[in-house]
Amino acid sequence: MRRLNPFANIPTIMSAEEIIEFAHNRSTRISMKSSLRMKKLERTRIREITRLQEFSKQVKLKLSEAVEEFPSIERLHPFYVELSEILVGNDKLKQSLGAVYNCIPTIDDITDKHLQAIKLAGEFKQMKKSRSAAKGRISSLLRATAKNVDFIIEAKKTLSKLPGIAPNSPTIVCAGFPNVGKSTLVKAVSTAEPDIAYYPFTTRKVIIGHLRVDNHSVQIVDTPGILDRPMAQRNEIEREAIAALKYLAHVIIFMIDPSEACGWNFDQQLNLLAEVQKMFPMNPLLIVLNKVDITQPEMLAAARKRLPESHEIVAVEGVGVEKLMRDAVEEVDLTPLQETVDDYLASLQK
Ligand SMILES: Nc1nc2c(ncn2[C@@H]2O[C@H](COP(=O)(O)OP(=O)(O)OP(=O)(O)O)[C@@H](O)[C@H]2O)c(=O)[nH]1
Ligand SMILES: [Mg+2]
Repeated sequence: MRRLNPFANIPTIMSAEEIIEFAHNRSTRISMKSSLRMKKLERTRIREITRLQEFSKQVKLKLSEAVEEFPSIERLHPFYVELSEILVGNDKLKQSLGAVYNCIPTIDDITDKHLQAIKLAGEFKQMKKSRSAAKGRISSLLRATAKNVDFIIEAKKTLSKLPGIAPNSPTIVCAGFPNVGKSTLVKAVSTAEPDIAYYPFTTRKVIIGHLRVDNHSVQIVDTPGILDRPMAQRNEIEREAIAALKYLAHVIIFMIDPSEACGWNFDQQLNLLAEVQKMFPMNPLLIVLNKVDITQPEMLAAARKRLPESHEIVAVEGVGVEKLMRDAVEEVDLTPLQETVDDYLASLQK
């Protein structure tokens, strides 16, 4: 199954200064054959023209690579669009890409004008002066847009660290308050290696693990803990968790810690559960009571009464997790597409 992070394979993007230096080195290293019968003035003319053309070509190449190799935001999976908005800001990103790309016609203008001047020049000095004037102007143009190039480089760095998702694999997203044991479950059942700790806010970004359930390849998403508060007050990290629920989840596992060892009480967790159910009414949602090994009997009894349909697990020991995964996958429509098409075609013939 192909996993993709559309930002993972962007080639290195050079900073404005690096581009200038690279293009300069290329242009001064140009060697060419010329006839010795040609007058020295004409040889110089050709050399200056070639140097300027090479400088301009390399700068444009590096700028267009930076922009064109960057995935087009409009064509991304919505999960990445949202994450890019949260982590980088899509308007600012588009603005920076546009500003960098817009330098290219101006570079062409500067190059053409100065090439013309070199072609018409009558002496060596004039030729060299035109060539360095052109390189100077192109370099200043690049320096003026350096902050846009830097923004693109930073965006690439941030976004290339996002997890790769397999867009067509059944996806279970595990959510809940901080410290309830989400990462412990994801680690127990999948290839993911999230950090686990006794304190809250350990997981700070979305992590994806893979597993097989009854011969199906499934992905499970560990999310940062979310608090029971309005969307507008949510921080970047919580908004990443919400984006995973919104754009990746075929099934949601909502984990509750009835022992309250996580640091939040049962009622607060119930409020969050109600909010998640309200936000994603179409998603199948399995309620999981974790840490039943350390939950006081009366608290467990109360939790069972409030949430009679819930699964009970001990994530640290792997108790109940296999059954949970199987039930989760059962909620996903795994009928192969071809079967659906065949059924449809058969129904037409009746
Ligand atoms: N006793 C007991 N402890 C558990 C169980 N599951 C997890 N824990 C402990 O609970 C603490 C939090 O576990 P994590 O898996 O890091 O919790 P999390 O929900 O991913 O936390 P954040 O990433 O901070 O949101 C750790 O100390 C775990 O060892 C369980 O079933 N029983
Ligand atoms: Mg965690």
